[in-house]
Amino acid sequence: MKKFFALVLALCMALSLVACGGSSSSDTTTEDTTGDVSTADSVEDAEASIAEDSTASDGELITVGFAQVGHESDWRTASTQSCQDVFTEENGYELVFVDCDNDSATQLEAVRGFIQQEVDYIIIDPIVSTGWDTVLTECEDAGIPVIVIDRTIDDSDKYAAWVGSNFTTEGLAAGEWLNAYTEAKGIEITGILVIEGTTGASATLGRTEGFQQIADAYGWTILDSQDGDFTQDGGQEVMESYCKSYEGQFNVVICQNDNEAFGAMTAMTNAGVSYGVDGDVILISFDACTAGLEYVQAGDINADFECNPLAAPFVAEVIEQLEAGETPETEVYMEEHWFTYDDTVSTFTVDGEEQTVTVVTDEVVEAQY
Ligand code: GZL
Repeated sequence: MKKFFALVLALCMALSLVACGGSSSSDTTTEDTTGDVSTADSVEDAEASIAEDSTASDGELITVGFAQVGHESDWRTASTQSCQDVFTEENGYELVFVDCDNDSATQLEAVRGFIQQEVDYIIIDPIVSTGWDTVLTECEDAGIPVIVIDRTIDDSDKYAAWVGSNFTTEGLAAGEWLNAYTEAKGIEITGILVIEGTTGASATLGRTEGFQQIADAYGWTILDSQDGDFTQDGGQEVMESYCKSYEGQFNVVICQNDNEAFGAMTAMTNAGVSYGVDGDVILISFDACTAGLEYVQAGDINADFECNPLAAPFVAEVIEQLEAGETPETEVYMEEHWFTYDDTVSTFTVDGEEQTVTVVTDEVVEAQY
C-alpha cells in the first residue's frame, strides 16, 4: 500500500512541477530513516528500537500482512498478541491479520490475498513446512519481502529472514533432562508415550527428532507417538486412548505443547493414573506458557521446555533493516529456558553444552508470557 501512496505522491509532484514550469526528476531521494541498526539482543532493546525507527522511508504506514497458524493454543495466543502489540499505527504500521485456523489452503490463500493488496511485507508462521515455493515465488515476483516466524519452511528459501526457535534442541533438552532426572531419582523408565503436535509442523518434526535421538541413545522404549494437533482436546483424546491401550506399561508421557498436556492430565485423572512429581507418570511438556508453568509449580508437570512466542519485536527489527536497505540476518533464534518443579536436576548437557534449569516460583510465573 505504501508503494501506491508513493506513486501517487510522485505523480502529484511531477504534475505540480510541470504545472509550475519546473523540470521533474524521475529520481526520488529515500531518506535514510534509521541510524544504527542492530539485531536486538532482548525484547526490550527491540521494542526501544521500534519506537525510534518505525516510520517508513516515505513517512507512510508500513503495511504488514500476517498469515498466522490459527488459535489452537496459549502459545499461539501469545504469538498473535506479540504481533498486534508491535505492528500498530502508533509504531508506523498497518497490520492485516489473517487467522488461518490451522488450514494450509487457507494460509496460502491469505498470502495471495496480501499480494493482491500490495502490502509492503508479509509475515508467515507456516502451519506445515512444505508446499511453499510456488507462493513464495509469487511474493518475490511481486517484490514483497517475506519474513517467516516460528515454524520453518523447508522447501523454499525465498524469504528475507526467519525468527524462531530450535525445535530439535528443545527435544534433545527434554530427553537429556529426563535421563538426568530418572537417574537422580533412581527411576527405571518402563515405557514412554508421546503426544505429538500437528503432523508436518516443523515444531513437531524437530521435537520428535530431538527426543527420539536421546531415546535411541539410552535405549528407551517409545510405545506410541500420535498427533494431538497441539490442542487440549487432541491431547485428551490421545491420552484417553493411551490409558486404555497401554495400561500399566508406561511411566513417562511427553506432550509436545502445554495445551496437549492439560488434556492429557484430564484423561489420566479420569483413568486413575497419577502423574507429576508425586505420581507414577513423569509428565513433560513444551512451550512453557503461563498456565503450563503454574502446573509445573504445582508439581503436575515435571518439566516444561520453553518455546518463545514473542517474535514480533525481532521481526520489526528485520523490517527496519530492510527499510534502511540493510541485509538482515537470515536466522534469528529466540532465547529459551527449561523450567522444572525443583532442582533435583540443576544442570545437564545437550550436545556437550551445559544447560541450566529454572525452578518455577511465583515470580517466574508472573514474568512469563
Ligand atoms: C512452536 C509452535 C507450536 C507451539 C504450539 O513454535 O509453532 O504451535 O508449540 C503451537 O503451542 O500450537
